[in-house]
Amino acid sequence: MYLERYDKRWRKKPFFLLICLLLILLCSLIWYTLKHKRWDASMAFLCDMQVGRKNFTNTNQVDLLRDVFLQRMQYEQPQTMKPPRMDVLMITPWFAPIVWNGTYNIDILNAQFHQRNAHIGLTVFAVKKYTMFVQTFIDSAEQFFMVGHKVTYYVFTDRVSDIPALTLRDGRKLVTLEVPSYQRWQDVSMRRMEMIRDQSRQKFIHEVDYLVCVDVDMKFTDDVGVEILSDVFGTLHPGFYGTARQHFTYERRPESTAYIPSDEGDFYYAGGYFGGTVEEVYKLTSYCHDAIIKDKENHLEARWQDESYLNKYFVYHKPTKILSPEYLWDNNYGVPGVLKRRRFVAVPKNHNAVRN
Ligand code: UD2
Repeated sequence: MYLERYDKRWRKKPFFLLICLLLILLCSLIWYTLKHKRWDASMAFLCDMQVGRKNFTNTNQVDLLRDVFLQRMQYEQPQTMKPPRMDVLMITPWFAPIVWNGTYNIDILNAQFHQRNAHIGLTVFAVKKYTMFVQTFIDSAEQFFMVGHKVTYYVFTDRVSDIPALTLRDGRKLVTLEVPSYQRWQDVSMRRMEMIRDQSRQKFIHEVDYLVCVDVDMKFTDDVGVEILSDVFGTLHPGFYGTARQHFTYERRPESTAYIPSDEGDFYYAGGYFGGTVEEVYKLTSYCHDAIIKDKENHLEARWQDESYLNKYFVYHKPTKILSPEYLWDNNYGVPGVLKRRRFVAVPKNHNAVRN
């Protein structure tokens, strides 16, 4: 009797083993499917960022790739053996273009950026008396800045009621962002990094593709278009574009986070004009703000405030495009022959009067 039962149990054993194997197989299948889905979703998010939509989706990543193509265009053929400019450097040793008049075809670039439906944010700070520059700044931007493209002006100010109501072209709007005002002008200038960083994370990433961050005491006097856009760009300072690196006014105290040794550095970049994709501007401003705070804790402030920290960033995070001084000029420097256009020029001001 006992032997008979024992025999029966043994006969059932292969059946149990088979069930167990099937269960293991089923579990592995479920695990694999879930893991694959998670990966797919995160890739879809990354692709979404590239095509300008910012929602999580479950779409396969390749379905999100959008073909950017040009219509038939007629223009002068580029000449391999005949560079468009012989008098200036047009490309850096790390293959970033330097944007000078005559080196690009704006029709090709406009067509590409229109296809991508690019939306550009222009950030500017008008704190305390600097609100007096807003009207001229916006009026001139309406005439010359990214004409034909979607633009949002972000005006950071402590005096919201001082910002004039302006009529803007179609596809353009102005957003006022209220910010605290710091007593020292140096802090007003430097804290821009922190505020751009914060708004990049909270707001800009959902609203625009590129950011252009400039000073407000300026005026557009000629076209500034999509030729300036790239992942991350800086601008050659009008006072130093022909200067040897030892003479750049970088921060030279080794104790400062902005320190750059005299045998390093490519160019001297202006604090008042940088930009790129929202993601890259977030990284740049985040780095600069952290460096500013670290110095502050050690009772240090770099020689040219935010400009010094920006220059430090660009030594080790090379910009993917560089704007020539056409994009940031001060008429106090005269008008050298190399400068075919002056696109954005400083409005003369009495520093003491506006800062105090
Ligand atoms: C240079 C840089 C600037 C910054 C500064 C640091 C250029 C053209 N400018 O400008 O970007 O790096 O050096 O020392 O490269 N602001 C206010 N309210 C104030 C003070 C400043 O809103 O009370 C804002 C405003 O947007 C202004 C900017 O900060 O345009 C820079 O200040 P600035 O123009 O007085 O500094 P400046 O001319 O020395």
